Amino acid sequence: MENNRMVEEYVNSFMDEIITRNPGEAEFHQAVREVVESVAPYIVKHPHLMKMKVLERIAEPEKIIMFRVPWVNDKGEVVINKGYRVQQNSAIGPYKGGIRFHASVNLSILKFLAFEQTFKNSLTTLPMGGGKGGSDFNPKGKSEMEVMRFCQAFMMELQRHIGANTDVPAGDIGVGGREVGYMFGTYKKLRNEFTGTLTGKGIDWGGSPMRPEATGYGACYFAEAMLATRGDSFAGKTVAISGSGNVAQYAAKKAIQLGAKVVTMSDSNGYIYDPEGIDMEKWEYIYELKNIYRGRISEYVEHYPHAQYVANERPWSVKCDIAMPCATQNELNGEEAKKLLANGCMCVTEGANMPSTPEAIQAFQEAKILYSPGKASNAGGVATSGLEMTQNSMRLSWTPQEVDERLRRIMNDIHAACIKYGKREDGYIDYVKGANIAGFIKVANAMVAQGVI
Ligand code: NDP
Ligand code: 2IT
Repeated sequence: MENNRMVEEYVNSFMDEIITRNPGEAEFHQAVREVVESVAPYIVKHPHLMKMKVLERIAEPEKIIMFRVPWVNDKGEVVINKGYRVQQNSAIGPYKGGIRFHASVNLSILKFLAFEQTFKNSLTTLPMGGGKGGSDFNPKGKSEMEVMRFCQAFMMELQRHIGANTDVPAGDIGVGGREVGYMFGTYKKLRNEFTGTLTGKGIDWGGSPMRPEATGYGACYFAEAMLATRGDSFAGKTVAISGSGNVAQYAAKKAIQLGAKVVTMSDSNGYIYDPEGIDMEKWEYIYELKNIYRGRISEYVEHYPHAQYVANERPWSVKCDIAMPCATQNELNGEEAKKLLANGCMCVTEGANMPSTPEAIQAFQEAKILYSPGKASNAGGVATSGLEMTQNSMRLSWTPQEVDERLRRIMNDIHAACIKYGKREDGYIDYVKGANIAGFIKVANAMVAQGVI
């Protein structure tokens, strides 16, 4: 009882302090609360961690860089965007994390992502600290040349703050191979060196095989491991996926390969429901539509008229066995979680970062279905970025098979770490607790060893 009271007091005073010191940053508060609630019992049992204020320090970014990104659009007008890099934690390696270009980007969103990244990167078993960056630049409707000029303007400032041994950015929402290419080109020119400072590069110039596939494939490997704890698999399962970007595309591809029927994909305007399932031919169509023509998911039903397009809705009312939210934060709320459960959903694997609201997570865990938080199940992306860094350092490249095997091993290791710290007495695996504690311990020990800095 005494212990429970101490844990509750620790969580409450921790969150009071976070909210006072970071006013108005709702997403950041949400991400921190989830971690503090998980690791507080561990911290209370290890008073030196409390005394050294380890979690308090992890929740304060080591450095935040904010800068102006002025550029010229196709009409010859000057446009000004905001640029950011949040360098959250470097206890176990150089800052590492993606760059997001989306109109909604603000400091709260990037701080939540950098905070999550710190734990995720620790879970991968690779030596990477946590960071995240981005801009409120909206890539929608921009020409190829506008995107290039923006990336160049963004990197003109960011290049001062990053480096292969300092901070290694990659992609995230709105940033894929194309944008990484333009940023890498600018970095190389300004710094006069060819290094592995960005990951997600093209395969012929330092990129790792399988990096585009890694997040979505990794999420499916993680789900496979979860399903195996119940003697189950993807075969014959109906899967609902949100998003139609990088993560969603490859989650769908791997789920199809593993014998599942993928029935939905979406974007911020609505979702498509294909009751027959998206097969590989339809997947190729979506891949081209999104990556080459940069079209909208609604166009799917023009090509495949038997499918339905539901505007302004998310796919969570569709009956499925497995749900994979792969679009963005807070895209699956408590009501939607209840709908999924009522329809018999038995597994939710997050491909996106923090897609489920706290109410949704609570509903999944109370129903004792398989539920994995993004920081565990989407870690395959950054893990493969770590493998890209290794290949760049060694100046060689592995085969796709080698990288895929390592990715699978890493996802299984993360799954095992979640069981180690998250298995309850009744046998239910709390993947949230498991991932948070496992991710925390390594960073915390490194911070204690390195002193108060
Ligand atoms: P993309 O930009 O490739 O795709 C994003 C997808 O999500 C698009 O379909 C987009 O639709 C949709 N989306 C974005 N914002 C919103 C929103 N506010 N509401 C509804 N839908 C939205 O990004 P990724 O696939 O790379 O990233 C998806 C998620 O996965 C993010 O949470 C990201 O942080 C996370 N992630 C990505 C990794 C990676 O390696 N890329 C690694 C680990 C996590 P629209 O076109 O309408 O904007
Ligand atoms: O959220 C994430 O883990 C990413 N966007 C990938 C980061 C990376 O450095 O590959």
